[in-house]
Amino acid sequence: MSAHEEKIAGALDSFSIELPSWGFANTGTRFGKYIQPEAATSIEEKFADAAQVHALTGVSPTLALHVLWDLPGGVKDVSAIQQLETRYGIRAGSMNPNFFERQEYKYGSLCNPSAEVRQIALQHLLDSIEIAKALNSRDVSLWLSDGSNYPGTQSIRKRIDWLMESLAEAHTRLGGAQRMLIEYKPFEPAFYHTDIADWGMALLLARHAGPQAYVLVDTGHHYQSQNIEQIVVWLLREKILGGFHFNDRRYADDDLTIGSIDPYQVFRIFHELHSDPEGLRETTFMIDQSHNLKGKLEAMVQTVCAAQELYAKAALVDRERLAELQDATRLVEAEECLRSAFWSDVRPAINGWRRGKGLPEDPLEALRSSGYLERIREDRRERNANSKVSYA
Ligand code: PSV
Ligand code: MN
Repeated sequence: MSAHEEKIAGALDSFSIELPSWGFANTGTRFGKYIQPEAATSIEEKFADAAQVHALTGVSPTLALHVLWDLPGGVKDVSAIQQLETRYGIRAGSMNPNFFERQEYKYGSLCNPSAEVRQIALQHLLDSIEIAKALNSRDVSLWLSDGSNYPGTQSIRKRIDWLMESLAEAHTRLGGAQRMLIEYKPFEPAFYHTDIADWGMALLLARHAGPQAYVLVDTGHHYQSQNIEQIVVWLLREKILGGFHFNDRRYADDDLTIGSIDPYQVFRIFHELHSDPEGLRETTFMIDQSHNLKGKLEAMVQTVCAAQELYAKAALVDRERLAELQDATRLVEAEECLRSAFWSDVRPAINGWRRGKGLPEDPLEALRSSGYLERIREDRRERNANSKVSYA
């Protein structure tokens, strides 16, 4: 094996990426849904699809669950999930409480001015922690849609206090190995302020909640042209980076395929992670994409492969040399050192790594020729056709 191949194989051996259960189901835009005959119509089908992606790629053994969508019965549904874990060889991954669908949450969940509503939201968070515990799932991953649309309509200050109180309370319920991940987003669905708008707010909330709270970076949750890798460096330095929701964006939270618009950015994020092996080990990679135009399974396999490629490219950066060049302010050589890794073709080495693991060299082609898609389309077509189409 050449040094190039060895570096790539070493990096890929420790790479895994979590699939989102919601990425297999019918989803849409706020204007409506396009129904796909192959979309999963039950939690079992989501596990089955995740197992198929994992069988083809070998690096996606866990499935992120959204509590309300995947365990509508709460803790009572835990044993059903455990059976699916055994049947499909896929483990439940991060647990995502839902703070945005109940009617009560119109003016917020954990930040709602009503103590009663805040209590409903807190109870849901505590239940989600219990579910995660029962499923041995390490991360409870929080995203709040809380915010407001017009200046003066909410007390930003009081909402900070309410949120801090709830998160600190929830933190006391975490098991020893569990973590709370706090995700930020600058806008949508709220358009004047969101209660956790950026990484600074998420970091302060995590610090206040306790030592098992971390920040989650969703790559789509930034303003145009924000330097995400710089945020990543800060979070790594503060040892508070918990994980990523990967997707790409052109305008806002577009949930496009990772690296489809700006692969260099993902590469730069991975480069900073490779520069901090300890932080990298503690960081969970998750996909947060739900495709309405691409086929669900194809999009997921394509995403996993694209993530692997960019991760492998970043592993090729000669970091020692780069540090020397940076210190000597040899700017063009430093930049070229980074760029040459980005432009290296890692695909032959990745194919070799896959061969060595008994995986198909071209997972997308293997998916197309597996017959799996035809089978599930046939099986699920009617259920999907009868599913509700919603319009804005
Ligand atoms: C919100 O935009 C978000 O990124 C959160 O992570 C949610 O859990 C997910 O999307 C739902 O699709
Ligand atoms: Mn997300």
